[in-house]
Amino acid sequence: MPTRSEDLVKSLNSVVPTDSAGQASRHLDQRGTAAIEFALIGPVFLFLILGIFEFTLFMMTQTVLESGVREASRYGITGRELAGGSRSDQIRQIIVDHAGGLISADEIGLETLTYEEFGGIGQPEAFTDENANGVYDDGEPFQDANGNGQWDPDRGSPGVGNAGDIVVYKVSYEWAPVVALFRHIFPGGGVVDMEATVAVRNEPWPED
Ligand SMILES: [Ca+2]
Ligand SMILES: [Ca+2]
Repeated sequence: MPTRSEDLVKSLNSVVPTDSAGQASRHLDQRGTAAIEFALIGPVFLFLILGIFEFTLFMMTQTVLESGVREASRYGITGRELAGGSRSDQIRQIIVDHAGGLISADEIGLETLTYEEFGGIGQPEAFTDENANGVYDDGEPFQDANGNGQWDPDRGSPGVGNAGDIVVYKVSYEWAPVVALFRHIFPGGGVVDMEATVAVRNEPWPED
């Protein structure tokens, strides 16, 4: 006749699965849990990977804009004019070539302004503030530094300048996310205005 303790061992064995069927069911449970975990974490992981990809492209584009505008200005200061296109066309092409296919020529905004001295960069044309209101008003006398017949809040003259001139190269580009998802979730389609600026003095090349 079985004792009470033998009964207890038997009943425990019946609830604790020790056979291969029990192990298989535990494996299935673990796989199910892993599937649920992946379903929860997977999208977050994918979002992170896409974010890193997008951010890397963004930084690369900003870097090639900055190095491209420096490269272009190094060409610009020499006053050289290569065959095929004006100096400003060639300066634009140098920036495009430098971008290595990341940006195309017609998407690049290029503005070049020339000044007589570095201190004049971004400065308004001098004027006599006759009514002492701190701003230029029509009819007040002014020095037409860029010679366009009107007062300007920036005295720079458009162009790549003559020998010895100070030239500011400003390159702009509208960055739009490559990953379509980011164009949908960020306001304004995720477009960011990129800009790179460099100021140089032209070399004293002999004028024609
Ligand atoms: Ca005034
Ligand atoms: Ca002017």
